[in-house]
Amino acid sequence: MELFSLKNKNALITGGTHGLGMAMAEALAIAGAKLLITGTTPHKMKDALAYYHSKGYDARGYLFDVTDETEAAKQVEKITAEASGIHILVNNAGIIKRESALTMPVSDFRKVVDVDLVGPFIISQLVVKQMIERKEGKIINICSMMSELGRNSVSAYAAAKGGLKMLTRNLATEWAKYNIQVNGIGPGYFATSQTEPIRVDGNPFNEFIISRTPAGRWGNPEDLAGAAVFLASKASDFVNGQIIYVDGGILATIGKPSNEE
Ligand code: GCO
Repeated sequence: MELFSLKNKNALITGGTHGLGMAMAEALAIAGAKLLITGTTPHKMKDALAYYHSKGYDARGYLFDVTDETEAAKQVEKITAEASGIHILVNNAGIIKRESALTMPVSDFRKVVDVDLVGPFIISQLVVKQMIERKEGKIINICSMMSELGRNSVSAYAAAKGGLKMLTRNLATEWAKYNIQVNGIGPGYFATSQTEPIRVDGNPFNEFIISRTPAGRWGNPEDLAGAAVFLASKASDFVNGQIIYVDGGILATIGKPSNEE
């Protein structure tokens, strides 16, 4: 199991104060990593650190916006000094705005792309410098099913997550020669606060997703633990530019008629 050990590794997880980011952070901590969590909401950070510390994990929190490259540069320098290096970066911080492409204000579209695509570029560019010096590093971009498929009302999110898939492949191309593996995780439909509005019982979308997912259920955040530890560990040292979809099979199928089991 040494192959999956993250002992003596420091993992920077953006947006690690809740949801999927928190679940992946916990998985990395259980594998031995020290956690460096970013967020933008003080009370969420306080609660998240209280949880991590209650579990005995070594966790520190940093409040800053991943789209502010000037502040991010200062924070990454501070984090690197305080933690003595960043070995694993999980670009998880992201937002979604659900609105028809016909009516979505350009400012909203731009905001989603800024956080979900430009943010990962900013943080990757800042963190990779030390990884190049060390000739070792892991970058994991949290993509989405919407990196592959569109649906009504998520044009900005799909554009950003589609771009993040290709950014993952391009950074993998440029940085593999430094023994830095850049990969992605593509969650399917997960039961989190982000999907709460479309998951409530009785909502047709809830039934739709369950019928479209061969596993017949929504994902639970802990379902991402294995993929996160794999891509953060030595076990993935020859894996570059891959997106691992953890989606219950939804991307593998065109679905089935209602009269089929
Ligand atoms: C939506 C959902 C999706 C999921 C996830 C799928 O509105 O369609 O929020 O975007 O959250 O990203 O991979």
